[in-house]
Amino acid sequence: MYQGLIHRYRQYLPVSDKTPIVSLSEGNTPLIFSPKLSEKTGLKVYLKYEGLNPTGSFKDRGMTMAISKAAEKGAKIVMCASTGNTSASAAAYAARCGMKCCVLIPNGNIAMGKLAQAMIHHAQVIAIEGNFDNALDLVKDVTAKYPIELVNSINPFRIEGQKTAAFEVVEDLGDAPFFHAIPVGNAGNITAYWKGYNEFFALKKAKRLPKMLGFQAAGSAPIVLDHVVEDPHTVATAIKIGNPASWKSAVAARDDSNGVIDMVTDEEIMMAYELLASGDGVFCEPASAASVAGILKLAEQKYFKPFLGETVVCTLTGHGLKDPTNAMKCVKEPCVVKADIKIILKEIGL
Ligand code: AN7
Repeated sequence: MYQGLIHRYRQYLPVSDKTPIVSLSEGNTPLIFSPKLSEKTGLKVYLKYEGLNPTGSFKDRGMTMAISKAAEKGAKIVMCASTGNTSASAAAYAARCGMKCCVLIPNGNIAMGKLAQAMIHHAQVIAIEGNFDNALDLVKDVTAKYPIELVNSINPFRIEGQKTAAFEVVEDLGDAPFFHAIPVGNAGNITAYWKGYNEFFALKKAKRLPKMLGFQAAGSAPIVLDHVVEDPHTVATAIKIGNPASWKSAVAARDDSNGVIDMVTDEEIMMAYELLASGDGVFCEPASAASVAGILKLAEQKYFKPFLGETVVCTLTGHGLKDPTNAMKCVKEPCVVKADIKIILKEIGL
């Protein structure tokens, strides 16, 4: 029986017999081939569908580690700042082991599904009049002064858990992909994948390292612009971050892998989001679609021309159901008719 990623990858993770494992059987997510995106880009495109983790995002990989290590230390309270998914995940894992969870969110700027998750798991949710970056500063302050565990991705155990997604990709493909495309917010995940790929390369489980392709939203692209963005904006609220915590390690992943960190507009993000749902049957949240929007942009610019036929894995970081509000903005309301077979047949065009 699959028992979660700490169980599966124990030998590569900083856990011991003394670590109480707090798990919801996270990880082991599918790698889905996309014939349509492959045709569009000239690459072999695979989608790492992280929306199928227990709370609907990749954050669960880091959270099983962060909460297990907090429990090992005897922590009673955990805290995070969040654009939504971290809070949902922290709340679930804290509930599972009876810890108190306190989250700071930017008021009015998180998707409804994520807020519902944090609340139903009984986290204490405090919405601040400010953005994510302000919330993270406050959390750093509080956790430095009080015996509360910080479970944002500056907690190194988060990165350790998240690196296992790269292990899974290598095991599924039999090697690292040629490219790995990923949305970038706080830049913890790109850091984690790069670490994971390097560890499996050093162990000779992978014969090569991928080029990392990170994508920020154009209104929140501090790494691309090379300066802090004071007032970030984007429809992809998950990555609405102006001062990424793992900035330096994201730049290192880009440079060491000969990769790229670029930005995509909200329009490009929403196009990719709809294309994934309507063309591939894969529903992710807007921020997740930044990885696919990014490879479509690079394909348009002929960046892949020397690499046609190579493999790219796009991480889809969160499930589409997290953000029903954005989905409904893209579609027409269903038509309402009488419960009459004639009218139904006419509607269908039969
Ligand atoms: C769906 O939940 O930062 O570059 O507070 O939810 O590792 O930050 C979320 C980030 C991409 C960016 N896609 O990952 C939070 C939070 C989704 C996300 C990212 C996030 P990082």
